[in-house]
Amino acid sequence: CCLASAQAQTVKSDTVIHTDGNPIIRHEFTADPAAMVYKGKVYLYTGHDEAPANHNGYVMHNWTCFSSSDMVTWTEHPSPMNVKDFTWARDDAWASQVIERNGKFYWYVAVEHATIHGKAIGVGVSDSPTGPFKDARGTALVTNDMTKAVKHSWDDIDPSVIIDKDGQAYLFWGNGICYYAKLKPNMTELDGEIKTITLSHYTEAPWIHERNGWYYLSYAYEFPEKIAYAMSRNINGPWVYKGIINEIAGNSNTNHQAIINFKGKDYFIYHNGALVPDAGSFHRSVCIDYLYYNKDGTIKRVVMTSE
Ligand code: FUB
Repeated sequence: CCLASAQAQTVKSDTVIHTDGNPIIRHEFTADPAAMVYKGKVYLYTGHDEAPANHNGYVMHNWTCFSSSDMVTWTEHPSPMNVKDFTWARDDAWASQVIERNGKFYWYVAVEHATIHGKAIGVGVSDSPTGPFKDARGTALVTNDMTKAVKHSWDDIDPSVIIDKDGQAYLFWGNGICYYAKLKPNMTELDGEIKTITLSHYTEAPWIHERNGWYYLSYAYEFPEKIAYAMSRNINGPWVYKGIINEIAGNSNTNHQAIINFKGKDYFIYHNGALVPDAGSFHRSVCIDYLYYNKDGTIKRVVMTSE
């Protein structure tokens, strides 16, 4: 019953949602959260699990966006981008992240390429954080034939982006191995070679952020996934493994985190399978819990809550 009703209630226009606990979105399944703080608001970008009941695999065709100025009341700005906006892509609106540069918003996404075998990374662009976004290139930014380190077809997924203090932008991504590369100032072309990072038990879902002169590279660890992290004083490494941030998230094999600071508090945003009991790994829901740092910059383990 509940699975069908969560799927049926997809919001079609901007709608206000009041959150009284985790999962924060309950009228639809949301996955792979990425968050951006911009002008006093948090913009939360998610994928959208649409698999039929008992379907064993991801069915994901579009991304959605939510905004909030207090982390409790969210407005949904539904589907500012669809996998069909990338004419070179077949399907699979997988994990993504948005960043602002010079008043434009760049949305890096993983999709299945229509003609080059495997997953690929594209980039959408908009003048507004809530879209609509359009394909910024007309072609993929990263394709499977550019990354030879891993032989499987889904290694080019889960983009995470950062603009360093000197203005240099970097893209991190990868399943099975963590890749990274510089981006040109236009944010739509790689600049130079694709490099790899060795991380303990790395699976996927890199999230890069900086705080007080430390760079943090958090990622999905093993499978089913925990979330672990490494720290470095330099964005080019060396990265030092620091441990687990989050345990396996309930009945979801994946966990996929974003970490932000908003109005003086730190947040760990992730997904689990808690919205509909037994719905499992392909009907996921975004949750938010507090994240705390120790004095030396290391991260305390997250306590997952339903509050
Ligand atoms: O949502 C599809 C895939 O599942 C993502 O790309 C991974 O990070 C995992 O969450």
